[in-house]
Amino acid sequence: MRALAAVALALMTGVSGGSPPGTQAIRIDVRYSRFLPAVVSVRAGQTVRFEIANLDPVAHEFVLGTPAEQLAHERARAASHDGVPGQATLGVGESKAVTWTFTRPGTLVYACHRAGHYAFGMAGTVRVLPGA
Ligand SMILES: [Cu+2]
Repeated sequence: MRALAAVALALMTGVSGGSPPGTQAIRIDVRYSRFLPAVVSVRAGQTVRFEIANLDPVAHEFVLGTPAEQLAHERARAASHDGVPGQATLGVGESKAVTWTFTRPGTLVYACHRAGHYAFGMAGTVRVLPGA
């Protein structure tokens, strides 16, 4: 697993350089069916590139949305989230980037909806603070 993490880190370092100016990069590791960090803070108006690395031996998802949208995802699980804005499916050892522009202050959630994962607590919080 240590070697896998090193490879994922190298991959992420390689892609980080391509972000457009003004984009804030936030690295999120997935380990033991948890998001690390589990809380991030951004500013309204900010474009964020979430660089997500799945370090677990099972597939996971990164699905950004309101708490109500997360419940809807729980009721109707999608087989894949790739190609959907704000979402990604991460296979074993995969790293992917999700770019999102936060338009207004509030609280959003990133979560995984593989069976049982959300109930286990596989979710994180985005605190969107008022813009500068
Ligand atoms: Cu998961």
